Amino acid sequence: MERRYTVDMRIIGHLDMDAFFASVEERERPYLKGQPIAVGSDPQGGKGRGVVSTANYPARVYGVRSATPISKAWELSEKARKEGKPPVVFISPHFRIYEKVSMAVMAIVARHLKGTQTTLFTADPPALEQVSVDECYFDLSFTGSFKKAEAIAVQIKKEITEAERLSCSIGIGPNKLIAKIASDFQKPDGLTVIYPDLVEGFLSPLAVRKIPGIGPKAEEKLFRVRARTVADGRKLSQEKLQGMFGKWGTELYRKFRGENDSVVISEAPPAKSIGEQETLPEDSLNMKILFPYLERQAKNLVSYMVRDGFKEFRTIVLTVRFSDFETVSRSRTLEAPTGSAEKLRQHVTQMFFPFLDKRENPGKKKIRLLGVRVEKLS
Ligand code: TTP
Ligand code: MG
Repeated sequence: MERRYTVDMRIIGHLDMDAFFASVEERERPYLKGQPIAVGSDPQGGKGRGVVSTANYPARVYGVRSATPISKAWELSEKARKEGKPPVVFISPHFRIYEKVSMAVMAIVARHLKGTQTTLFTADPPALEQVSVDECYFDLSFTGSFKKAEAIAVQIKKEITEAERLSCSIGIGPNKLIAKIASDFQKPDGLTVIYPDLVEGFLSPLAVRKIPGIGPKAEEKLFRVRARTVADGRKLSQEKLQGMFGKWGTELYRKFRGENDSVVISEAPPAKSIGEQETLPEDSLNMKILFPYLERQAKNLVSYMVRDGFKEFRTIVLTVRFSDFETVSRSRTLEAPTGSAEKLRQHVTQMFFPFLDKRENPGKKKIRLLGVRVEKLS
């Protein structure tokens, strides 16, 4: 039976590609079909540094996933191999291809939104908001019914499978929060539709961690007051949550109830930035070793910027990760934009000096990773 809802009801979709980088690599190499794959830095026979960007589902069974240190991933792969299971195939990322696939996927979604307006009041095409390389929200309110919205999602999934030979998961709900949680609910290749009157029941048994924004720290705090599921979380008063989390507590109070009124924004200007970071072959505090990395990154960034059609930047961000994984970023916004690689090099060097002495590095910790990013591109 088709349920009826009010005219101002919203229907929001959220799409997220499954094991994105790894699925693309698998597609490009049909002989790897079904094999465990990890995309990330070079494991160098277990001595490699850096992390896994993503792993496909067979590799996740071994415990290999996004952000797993590559050396750990290698260990898990070796363990599997000794047990007679297929070892993980490690592949370096190919960002250009992911970017191209991403654009093709977004175009498929957009096609289902364009020209489908049913009333005089919606002059613009319904909104599509890309939030990361493999993820977007889209507004399906124009369909007027969850049934019709679901049919569109089925069609989008079918077209992505046919055109790109990749699978995705889609969630549909009365707002962005529910759509996002729903798309994750039956991954991979899932389609989950949460009608407004099912929101409460859908959320109740979920672990609090399933609420976007709740990370390991917030989860830990909630565990301490015995809130493991969303239903538990709902028992906490707004005052209590504010006491625990400050202003964000109010938002959390609403999230536990499935409430969220943020809108889907088309062409949200992506925070345009270009960056590069490298894990060093060995931790170091020797400026003779460290400076060449920064200089090379500065030079690379300016050439990437030009390649992407930008002339100038105004903000520089330097990221330093110490051997104990403490990570610090410092940024500097220039009086006027510049496109000079030499200026970038000078600023980065100046910004880096404090990390060599007690200003930013009182413990004289060695450095593990260096990264430079330029922002405010024009
Ligand atoms: P996700 O959508 O978070 O992950 P995924 O698509 O690989 O897997 P899932 O099926 O669970 O959605 O991220 C999209 C891509 O972004 C992912 O394929 C690789 C990249 N990525 C990183 O490089 N580092 C990270 O820590 C994460 C989480 C993602
Ligand atoms: Mg994904």
